Amino acid sequence: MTLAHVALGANLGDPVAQITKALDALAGLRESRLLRASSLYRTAPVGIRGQPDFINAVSALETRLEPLEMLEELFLLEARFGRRRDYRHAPRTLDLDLLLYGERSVDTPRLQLPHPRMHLRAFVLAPLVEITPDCRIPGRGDAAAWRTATRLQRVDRIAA
Ligand code: PH2
Ligand code: MG
Ligand code: MG
Repeated sequence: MTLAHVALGANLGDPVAQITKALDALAGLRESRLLRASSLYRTAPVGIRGQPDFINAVSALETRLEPLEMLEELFLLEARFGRRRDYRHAPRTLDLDLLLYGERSVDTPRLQLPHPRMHLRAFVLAPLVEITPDCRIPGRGDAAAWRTATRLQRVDRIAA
């Protein structure tokens, strides 16, 4: 079994309801067990302008799935939640990103591990450090230190 971390994000429809339901769906992921789910966070959009705030969260799962199998399951879940991929960074009903898969580093067109921008994004780091305070990002170091470095980005914890 490997400890994987998955980020959840939504800013279209009813994001709080979607993230809550998506956490339930992750609890039913095959060959996996949901260990922890973070609070929900309301976050300012990063890298895009003129979009509504996001709701973000992070989950920790123990899994027997290989990273690419897990990615496939996450895409299926996004589709089930009505995700359309109109353009890069289009507002979304659900975005599921595989952040970390144990200590594994992968650099392929289809999958990069750790997620290449996770250490720069408070909307990932705040919920990640909440559920896994001692988390280390391969090649980057201590997630909690990166969280401190991103403290000027707006992230508000809204619910357990
Ligand atoms: N996702 C992005 C780009 N920007 N900003 C916030 N606050 N939350 C996100 O989930 C997010 C983003 C690309 O997936
Ligand atoms: Mg994303
Ligand atoms: Mg994504």
